[in-house]
Amino acid sequence: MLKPRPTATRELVNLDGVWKFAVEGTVGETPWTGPLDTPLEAAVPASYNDLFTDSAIRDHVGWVWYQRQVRVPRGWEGDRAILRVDAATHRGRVYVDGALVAEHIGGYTPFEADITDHIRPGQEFRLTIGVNNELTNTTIPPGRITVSQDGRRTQTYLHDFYNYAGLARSVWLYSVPAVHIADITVVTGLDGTTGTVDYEVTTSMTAPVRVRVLDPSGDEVAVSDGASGTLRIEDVTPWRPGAAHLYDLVAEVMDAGDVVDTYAQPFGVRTVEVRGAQFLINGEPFYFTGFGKHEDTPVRGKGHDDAYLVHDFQLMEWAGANSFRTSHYPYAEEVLDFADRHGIVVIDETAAVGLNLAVEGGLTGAPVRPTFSPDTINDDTRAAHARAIRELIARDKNHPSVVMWCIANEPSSNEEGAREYFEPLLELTRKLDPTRPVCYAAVMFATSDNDRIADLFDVLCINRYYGWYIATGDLATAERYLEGDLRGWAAKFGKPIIMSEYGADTLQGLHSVWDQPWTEEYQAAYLAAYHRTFDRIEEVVGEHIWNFADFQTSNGIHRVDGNRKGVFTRDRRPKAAARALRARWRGLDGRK
Ligand code: GCB
Repeated sequence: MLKPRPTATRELVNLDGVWKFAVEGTVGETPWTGPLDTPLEAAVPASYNDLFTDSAIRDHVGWVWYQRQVRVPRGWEGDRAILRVDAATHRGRVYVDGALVAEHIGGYTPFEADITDHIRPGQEFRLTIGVNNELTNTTIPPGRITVSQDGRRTQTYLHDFYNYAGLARSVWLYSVPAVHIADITVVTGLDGTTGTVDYEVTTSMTAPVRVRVLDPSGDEVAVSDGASGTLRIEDVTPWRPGAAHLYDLVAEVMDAGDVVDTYAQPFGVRTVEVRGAQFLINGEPFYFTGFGKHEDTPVRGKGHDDAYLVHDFQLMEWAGANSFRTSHYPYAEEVLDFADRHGIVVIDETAAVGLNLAVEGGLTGAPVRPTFSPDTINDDTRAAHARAIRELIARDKNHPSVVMWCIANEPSSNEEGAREYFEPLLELTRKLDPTRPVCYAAVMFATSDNDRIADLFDVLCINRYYGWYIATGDLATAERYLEGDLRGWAAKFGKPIIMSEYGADTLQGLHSVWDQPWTEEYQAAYLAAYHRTFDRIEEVVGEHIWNFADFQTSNGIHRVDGNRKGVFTRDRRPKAAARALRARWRGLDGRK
């Protein structure tokens, strides 16, 4: 799925702004058949939850409605008009005037509708988007809806971030010529000083295709005819962590010597490989430093924001982070484009978080209900999970920054049924993209002894909280536990290990001379204990702290206005640990 871009043959209209907004039940049964009769307006892109003061909106479970008028540019006669929603969390329905043109389930990947037959160039139409935030045992992520004693429907879920919903990313209208480029896939390799570029261009109808590779100054460095093939770039400049270099693959659809459609796909030439216990980028060992992040800011919720985008990347660079994980869902495409342009490495994750009913049992880890069963995580969940993987790879396959797929966070991988559930999903991921390693992030209940799926994956991503949830406040014991645990995985599997989560909640401004949880000193000491341990274990090839910044969660006795494990506060101010981190990571510079 191509990101919409304006080209010589395509136009792009951004539909962000303030839309009419209403909650289901306040505007009649069929809000899409006419103008929404509502006093409310909502910003797009933004999650709607924190925009309003009314808790009935914030906590609403079900549909909400967004509406605006859209004028189609008058020059679009003869072109196809495509409406694209970058994300509707978690389910979207799009109506053009009264006609349903698209429906999509899955809150973090885009979807489109060809609306040519419903609109007229130069004329206006009424665009209505219904968005539903319900999570059930067959959605990704899963959740459960219960009815409270006073009859309210309430949403519960097993993941530790607020269930923000709405139109958190941009909405677009764009044109493509009748015969157009539908998709482009680029796979790169390095052959000495030559870059190889396997490409495939899909068109809406069979038509002659020409491709050219342009370097950043616009000079043509390779050219070919045909919808697929291999191009060679002599004296290539590879894309490297910390030193991005992007080329454009310009695809053109030809008709009797005329270019009828053109699209420029940015790409970088780089290779990724797991060899033994090493993670190699361009054949060189790479050590991940960075964070698990969230798309989370005050007021906007998960709404994409370019100012936070730039600032977050500045802070990561300041700290010496060379990478991050898109925990726990695919992020806005703007984030990956930015990472591509700035040489930041990404572990790209699906929204499969909370496939773990053991969490219901608290820290005992004893499942109160089986995770994998016909009534809980079942075949329909797996089908939704497979769709999430397909859509993630379709969207992100051409990003050089993306070096690994993470297909789940903290599934119950030690429980019966885990292998049966995951084996086909892993097979699917490898079929869709044979070039990138695949991982999942292992929960603390899953150990090297009882985990049932680790051998299937390429890299062991491990989340641990010794010194926080276990051995709280006792870093000496925590360090021992951690070392024994990591050495167990290393000895059994001989694969690279990334510590994909470790962290301690920290209240900015709270201090102590003792090792006291929640203080700034404790977070710094906790991280230092982990770092000492990583430096003793060869198989550890990366450290991603939980979390980059404090973030909002649902209510809970462990949460103080959200999760406070950020190295930065929610408004992006550094806690004491940030400077120690900067000293360590800038010294490591991608190597341990
Ligand atoms: C985890 C989860 C993450 C939580 C974190 C925590 O293991 O993967 O989503 O936020 O722990 O702070 O408890």
